[in-house]
This record gives sequence, structure tokens and C-alpha cells, in this order.
Amino acid sequence: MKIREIRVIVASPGRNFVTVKIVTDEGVYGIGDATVNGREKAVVSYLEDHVVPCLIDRDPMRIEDIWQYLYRGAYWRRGPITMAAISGIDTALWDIKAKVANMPLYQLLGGASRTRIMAYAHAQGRTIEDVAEAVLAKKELGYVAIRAQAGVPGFESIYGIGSARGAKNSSARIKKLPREEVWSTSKYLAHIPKVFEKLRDVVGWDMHLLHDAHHRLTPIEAARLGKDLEPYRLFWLEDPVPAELPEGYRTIRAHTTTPIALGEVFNTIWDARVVIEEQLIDYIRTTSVHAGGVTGLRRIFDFASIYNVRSACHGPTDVSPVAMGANLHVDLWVPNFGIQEYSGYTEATHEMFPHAWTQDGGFLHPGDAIGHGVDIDENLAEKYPYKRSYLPVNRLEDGTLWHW
Ligand code: KDG
Ligand code: MG
Repeated sequence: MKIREIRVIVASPGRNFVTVKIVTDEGVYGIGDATVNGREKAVVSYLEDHVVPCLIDRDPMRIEDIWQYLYRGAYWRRGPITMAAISGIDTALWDIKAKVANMPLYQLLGGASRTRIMAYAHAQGRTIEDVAEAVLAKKELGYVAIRAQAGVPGFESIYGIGSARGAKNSSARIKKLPREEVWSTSKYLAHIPKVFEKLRDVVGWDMHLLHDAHHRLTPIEAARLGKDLEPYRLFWLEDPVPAELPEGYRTIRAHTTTPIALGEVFNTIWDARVVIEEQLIDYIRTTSVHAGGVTGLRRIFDFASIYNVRSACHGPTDVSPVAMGANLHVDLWVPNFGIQEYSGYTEATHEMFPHAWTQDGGFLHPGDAIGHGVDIDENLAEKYPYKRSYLPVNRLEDGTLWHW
């Protein structure tokens, strides 16, 4: 079997997605997600200009060799663009291999270790009362784990909440440039424990509550927040500190028993090495589209398993239903499974990516279709052209650029 053609499909059914389709000379094809939110075209060029020409006529069964060829062979290793391109190719190749084997992908990985996959939903609100209402609404849908994000009084837009209508920098939106938000760590730190006090009052203790600090704190601030949240027994505090300096997590670990999740922006096992090896985190958030496909994810999760770190694939709306499908196959197999993020998709996205994976309340399953079970409707994709879009940027109250 040979790779005959590789198409890179860009479509925006509500948001931009980059999808790789590998077609073989025997007619079997596979699909992979290669989306990097806000930098989509860079991955398209990486694939079309540099990767695709090298893969035509290669044997699609040699997944590991192709992974190594693209990783080691490029000389310029790692990074989100390179790794998203490798991820898209790798996921499509696993899809082909599982189709040829006539099995759902999870069977090739070693078979199911569980019957269903616990997923967490997002709930958010501007006021504490709004968040409580949103959490109760998600509980009503059957979720047993919910990430709660709240507005901070005095700020019109904060990560996880979106921006108020008529927000000051709406001109940036009109020009389609990054929206600018304003941030105060001290106000956030004073407010968030009150949110979780209220949430425990309204949902009780039989519910996993999670929170994402989205890389905004220093290690000592994160240690303080972890301690202040201890009475509310969070499932985790996510991304408290940017992880370019993973040693900073030692400070957090030394001060709090609040579990820590990290890694949605990690691209390789090397990014995750220190925090896993030193047991500085409890959940590793790498996802198939950004960490080297099924091959990369499996390697990271196996490594994490010997350090009591559990899997928690990133799964926001910008991780496409294709990567979600691949994640769910890994989730069903991985012995050290923790949880899967699921924040849902627009109706148009579900239609454009027909998928075998299913949701039942707060639980997901990859389905038993052969391959990873996700396809792309290319005719529909043509109806949703690419739209330039950016993630917001964040500034402190004095204008200093901060982490978003
Ligand atoms: O593209 C950025 C998003 O994927 C990220 O902001 C979502 O932090 C996120 C999460 O936990 O889902
Ligand atoms: Mg996050």
C-alpha cells in the first residue's frame, strides 16, 4: 500500500479547523486534525510546502518511521506548528491502519480498559450566582465533573467568560485583530475562593469541580490559591503557572494538596518530562492534535503512568471532532485514564465531521466503527471558508502585557 495523495482541508464551521486527509492507492483513507487556534495557516504551509511532498509513495503502515522521519528528519524539532503537522499525519495514518486491520482504533492500542469515558463540561458566568446556575444546568445534563470559570468584579472580560457586549476594544473585533482584556491577579485571587464556596453550597460534594487559571499566576501566587481552594476539594487547579520553567511547580507542590493539571500547550514528552518525573502534577493535559498524534500521546501517557500521573486530554472547541475521536480511543484504552475535557461543538461542526463517538450525559465513548470513526464531509467544508481569527491578549491594569 502507498500514500497516493494528501489533502489539507481548511474550513470554518463556526471556527477554523485544519484537517489532513491521506488517501492510499488502495482507496483506503485516513483523517487527522492539525489545527493550531489562531495560527492555522502556518500549519497548512508547513504541511503543503514541506511535509506532503516527502510522503507521497511511502508505505502508510510505517507510522513510527514516518513520525521519526518528520520529527528527527526536520532538524528543527518540537514547537506547536511542527507538532500539529506531525499530529495530523500521524492520526490519519492510525485511522488507515485501524481500517486495514478492520478494527476500531482502541483495539489496536490494546483494547478497552473501561466501558465509558468521564468527561468534564464547562460552566461559566459573570457573577457568582450566574456560575452557580450554569453549574446546576450542566449537572442537570448528567455531567459529574464541571469546570467553573467566573467573572472578576470590575473586569468586563476574563478568560473562560468571554467579553461583555459593547466591550471597549470591540474595534479590534471589527478589524478582526486580537481582542485585548485587562487582568488583576490580586483581584482574581481574592474572588475565586468565594466562587467555589458558593458552588459547594449549591452542588454539594458529590460533583467534581475543576478550575482553569490559564497560566496567569506566579508559583507563590498559585500556591496561595491552591491553599485557599483546599476546603472546596477541587478535582484540579489547571495551568496555574506558564510551564516554560517547570521547576516553578515545585513551589506549588510544596504548599498545597489541591491537585494540579498541566500540559495543554505541551507538544512533546520532553515538555512534560520534569513535571511528570518529579510528580509535580496529577493530570497531564496533552491532546492528540498538539502532542504528536496517537503516537505522541501514547508515549506521554505511558511515561506518566509510572509516576502516578493520569491522562486528561485537552478538548475545547478548537480541538476538532477528529482529534476528539482519536483522544477518545486513547482514553478508552489508557490504563492511567483520568478525565476527558469536552466543551461541545456547533451543529455545523458535528455535521461537517460525521463521527461514531457518542455522548451519554457526562460520559463519552469512541464507538465501534473501524478506524477512529470520524470523517469529513468535504462538500460541506467548502461552504465554510477560512476566517482569520485570533485568541485575545491580556494586559495588567497599567498596560503591561500579561499571559492570556
Ligand atoms: O486555543 C486555546 C484554547 O484551547 C484554550 O484557551 C482552552 O484552556 C483551555 C481549556 O482548558 O480548554
Ligand atoms: Mg486550559
